[in-house]
Amino acid sequence: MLVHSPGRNFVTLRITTDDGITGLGDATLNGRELSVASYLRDHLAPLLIGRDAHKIEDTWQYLYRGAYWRRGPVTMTAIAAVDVALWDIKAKVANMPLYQLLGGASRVGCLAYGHASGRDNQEIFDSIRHHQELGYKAIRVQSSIPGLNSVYGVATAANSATGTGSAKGATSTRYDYEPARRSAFPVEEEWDTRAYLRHIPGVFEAVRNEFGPELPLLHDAHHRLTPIQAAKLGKALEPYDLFWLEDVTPAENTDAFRLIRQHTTTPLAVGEIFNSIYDYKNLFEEQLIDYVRSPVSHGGGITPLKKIFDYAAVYQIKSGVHGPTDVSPVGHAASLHLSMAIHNYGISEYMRHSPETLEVFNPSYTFENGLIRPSSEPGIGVTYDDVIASQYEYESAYLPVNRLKLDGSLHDW
Ligand code: CS2
Ligand code: MG
Repeated sequence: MLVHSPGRNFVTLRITTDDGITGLGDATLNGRELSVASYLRDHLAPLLIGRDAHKIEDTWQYLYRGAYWRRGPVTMTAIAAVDVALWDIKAKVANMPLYQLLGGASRVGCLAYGHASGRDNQEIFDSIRHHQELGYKAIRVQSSIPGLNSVYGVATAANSATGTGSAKGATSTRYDYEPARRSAFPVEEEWDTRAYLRHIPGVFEAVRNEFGPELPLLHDAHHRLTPIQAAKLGKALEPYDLFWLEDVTPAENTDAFRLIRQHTTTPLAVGEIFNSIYDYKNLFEEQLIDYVRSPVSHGGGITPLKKIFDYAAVYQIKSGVHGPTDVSPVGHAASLHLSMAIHNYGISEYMRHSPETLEVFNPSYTFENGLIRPSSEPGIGVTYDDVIASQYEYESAYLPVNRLKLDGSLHDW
């Protein structure tokens, strides 16, 4: 178990077979990292000793059904790490990049979107242009909300992940947003849904006026609206033709999407906090969403996520894997190989990791001209440098919590 903090906290599983073949798996669960590390170290690792590394499906079922206690983010992140490490090993033994084992390449590369944000429209325009310079062909737009001190997804010097070559003190347009803060307690942010609903449509109107109708635009409502507020936002954004509106309402109650669907044709993306095909079943069968957001790292691994994408394909629902910096380069690579092979590919989130992270993980995938491409290296194409990693000790960090500005009530972050 490799628990280090190069730029941010990561938990990485390394499995080594008797004949010295190693496989890596990402076991990072933002803000709850040590629980997954313990689940792996104290419960799963002892069960893997002596098992046939090639029995991936059987090992998945053994860990999932054998646990008796199924599903949930900690369990499914731990099982995902084992699953990916075993697929990495199998592809290395087969001496081919993993996507070849998953059915081969269905595309030359995977369209990816980047994160633009700003405290005002001018900063947002600059951030979009900066991401276009980096090669992004699709852009997620997040904006500050007048009257609120800090809002999800708006990068500032204080919460940035990567100073991409920009000098300290430069404007926020060049930072990537990093939600988890190193602290003993979660930072508390304030929220006001009505202020948000008043402001966001105007932001997309301004962006469309500035950049025209073609540029694919995405937005993450980050689980904060009631179903009818979500319906209202979806409708208000229709004129701006979004690629998708993400996590528009807390998705535990999937029935809520029936109401949203009744009122808007804005495409809906859901699932970064889902970790099982059962979370999606009704949403697929009633055609209530358009994109599946589970990444391999939190969706139980490649073995189950491929089944989720195959079931989604029946309803022409596409993939849209979650790819923030709290999914490690191992997790990004695993999602990329699966995304290369499936037919119903939509888009991938691609937040670029910090130089410290890239120094430790050294992924071989590349991003150019809007597409992420895996290398032809056998396996998933990521290594892990223990020596460099040992310089970066784990440090507890928490995601923020949200309170309503009006009365301090706890709200979804
Ligand atoms: C977000 C994430 O990228 C996204 O779509 O929802 O940044 C999310 O907040 C973090 O991954 C939480 O750890
Ligand atoms: Mg999201």
